Amino acid sequence: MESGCIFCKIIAGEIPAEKVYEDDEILAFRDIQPAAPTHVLLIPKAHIPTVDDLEAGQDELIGRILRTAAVVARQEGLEAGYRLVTNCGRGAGQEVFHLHVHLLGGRPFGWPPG
Ligand code: DGP
Repeated sequence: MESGCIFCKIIAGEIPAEKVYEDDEILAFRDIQPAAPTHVLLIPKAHIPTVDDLEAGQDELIGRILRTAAVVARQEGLEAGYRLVTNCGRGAGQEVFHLHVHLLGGRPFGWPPG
């Protein structure tokens, strides 16, 4: 737990969130500012600030986060497809420095992304 980290506070139950999945290592909850009809954030419970901070020992955790995204997408009925986004660094739009994967679905998506 990193003091001052909003997502660590959500994990600790200090800030409420609408959880859609939880296990020992991973939490998924609805984004407070949804950018699509379904907008879920998947986070590791360990405080890892960005993709740049990942270590080799965390490869399995990241794989599990992606597989969990697929489980949540199924749960949310996103048969038409969905988008997974991870912003890394301020230049890419990262605002919360606790690694997270956005799961977006329920509307069409353009490419390239904005
Ligand atoms: P990013 O820009 O990639 O760092 O995305 C951070 C996302 O986190 C953004 O879409 C809004 C969301 N968010 C920020 N604070 C909270 C919060 O307190 N609760 C929830 N559920 N989502 C939050």
